[in-house]
Amino acid sequence: MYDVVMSRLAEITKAIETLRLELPEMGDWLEPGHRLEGLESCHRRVRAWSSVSGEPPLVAALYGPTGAGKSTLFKLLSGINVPSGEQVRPMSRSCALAVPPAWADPAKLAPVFPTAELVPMGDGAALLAPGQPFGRLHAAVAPSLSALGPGGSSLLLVDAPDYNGVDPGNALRAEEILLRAEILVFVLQVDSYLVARNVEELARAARLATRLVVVLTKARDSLQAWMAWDDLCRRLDDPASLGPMFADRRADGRCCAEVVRSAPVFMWVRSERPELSGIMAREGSSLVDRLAGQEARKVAWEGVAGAAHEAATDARRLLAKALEASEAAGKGRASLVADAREAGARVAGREFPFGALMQALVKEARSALPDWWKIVSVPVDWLFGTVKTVYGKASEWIGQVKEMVVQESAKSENREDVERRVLSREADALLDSWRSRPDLADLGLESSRCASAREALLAAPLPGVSREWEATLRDEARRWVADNPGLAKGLPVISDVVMAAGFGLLVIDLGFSGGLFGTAVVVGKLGTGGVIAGGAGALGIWGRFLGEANMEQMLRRVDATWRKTRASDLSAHIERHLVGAVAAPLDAVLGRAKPERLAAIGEAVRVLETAGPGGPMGS
Ligand SMILES: Nc1nc2c(ncn2[C@@H]2O[C@H](COP(=O)(O)OP(=O)(O)OP(=O)(O)O)[C@@H](O)[C@H]2O)c(=O)[nH]1
Ligand SMILES: [Mg+2]
Repeated sequence: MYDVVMSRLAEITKAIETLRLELPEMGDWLEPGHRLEGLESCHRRVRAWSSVSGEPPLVAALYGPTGAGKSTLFKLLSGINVPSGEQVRPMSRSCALAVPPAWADPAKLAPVFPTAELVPMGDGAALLAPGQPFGRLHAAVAPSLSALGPGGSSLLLVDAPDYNGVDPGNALRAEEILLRAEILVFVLQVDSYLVARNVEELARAARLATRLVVVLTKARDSLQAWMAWDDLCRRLDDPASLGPMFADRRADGRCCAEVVRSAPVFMWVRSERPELSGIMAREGSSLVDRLAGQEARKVAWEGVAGAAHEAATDARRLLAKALEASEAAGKGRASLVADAREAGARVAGREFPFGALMQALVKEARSALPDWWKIVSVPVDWLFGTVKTVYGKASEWIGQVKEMVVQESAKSENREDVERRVLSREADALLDSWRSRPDLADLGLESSRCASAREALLAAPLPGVSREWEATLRDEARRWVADNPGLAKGLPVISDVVMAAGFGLLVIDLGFSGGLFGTAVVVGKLGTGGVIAGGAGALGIWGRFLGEANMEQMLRRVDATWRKTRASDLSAHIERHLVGAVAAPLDAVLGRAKPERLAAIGEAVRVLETAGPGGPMGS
């Protein structure tokens, strides 16, 4: 039976470790001020229990506002003298820990407080010293704890500092023990039962405590104490009063209001010299019996299971938020990428590297020639029908194209120039459209960020031409040469002209034509006579040449491959340098909510959710 408990504890420990590793990464989705207390509490409790063999000890913490009487009560229960009294507030600035002799060995005791640092209490003066580390516990052996009753030998009693005094660090010092203790003794001056901070902390104690006990101190008489208590309980059930603060449901199915209402409550009449015997129960057993009469294993299990449930609830909520956020970020990013694709295709569709094609053709044609041919220039009227020499025809044609291209695109540009010019216009258009989209408001695209993203894009070297396009070019050139041996013979002759005219670099900017086969030129209609649709310009002349040179089909294929490969390279380029620059906030979300992390959290949550309050310790 106990083995089952231990193996469940091991599973829970693993799940908790996963969550402690992963959840802080998702902190942005926590409500402000949310502290993952269930997770932290479960971590402390489960580790504490796993460290002991046999009966787990129970930690009872005296928790409450300054001056309520925690230290006075601690002294009376443990017999250990700690600073207390009315003079200085707060009186305690660090946690005091009293342990029964069975727990005197520091090596045995230390793992029971896995996040704390244990130091010997000495004369207790250090408890008054300000500025101590948050996790420090000043421990002393208290034989009187064993004398409390049957459970006293496993009861570890802690006097916590206040949460509302002048030292704001004290609240964190007290929290450290609030998260560890199974039994919380909420000590409260009766006349401050409606003070907002006290009510808040009571709700917190009701959520985190495995067992809650309330001691109302400094009462005039029992009538005052019970009237105050009844009034508080009434307000807990009132939706217009404290109800909403106490509505959270715990692992054991009870809401915090029920936990408070059913807590054993005690009152202590104001006195110069308070004594244990002055503590009166509203009903049932005495305070000492309440503290020492617990079944340690049962309470310890409920403590672990309750905190595990809280941790799982928080993790589930975070998981849902992370999923929602990552879905939105994923959608946003996908739309940026889709826009980048379209822009890349537009840039690629603006140009055609005509020079590269000519060079490929010349190269293939030349390698197909017999050696003697390469050194002669012959009149070949078969090349362009009526024209006398290849040279003459070619120079005329090239001269015209070049002139028109220069004229229409204002200056002669190489492919990179054209691409950069078009790319910069596309970048502006993209950034403008992204800025105006409400669903992308998180990107924070104010003008300085846009400017730097744009700069980054334009500064990046353009991608090289793809191997696929180069291979297509080579294959097509080879095929054309094979299919047109007569025409091919003339081509090498014009290569000198091509080079002399700077044509090797020439790229046709198709911005004014709507594409290589766009509105200005309908190559399909070009017959041998050279029918030009759309008529004027470089592309008209160009189209006539194509028709005469039997290049139309080849060119269609080469153009299609060019567009396809260049569009994909340019899209990737825009995606990397422009989308990459603006999408950083989305990428951060996607990084935080990465699938492996969400899966690990989901798995841990499932483990914790099976740790019901009954569990292996259930009846
Ligand atoms: N515990 C308790 N103390 C009382 C009561 N009536 C008066 N007192 C006095 O109230 C003071 C409580 O002081 P402490 O025990 O130091 O209070 P504390 O909660 O430890 O305060 P901090 O350490 O400042 O958080 C003591 O001087 C008690 O003598 C009572 O009914 N119960
Ligand atoms: Mg104190």
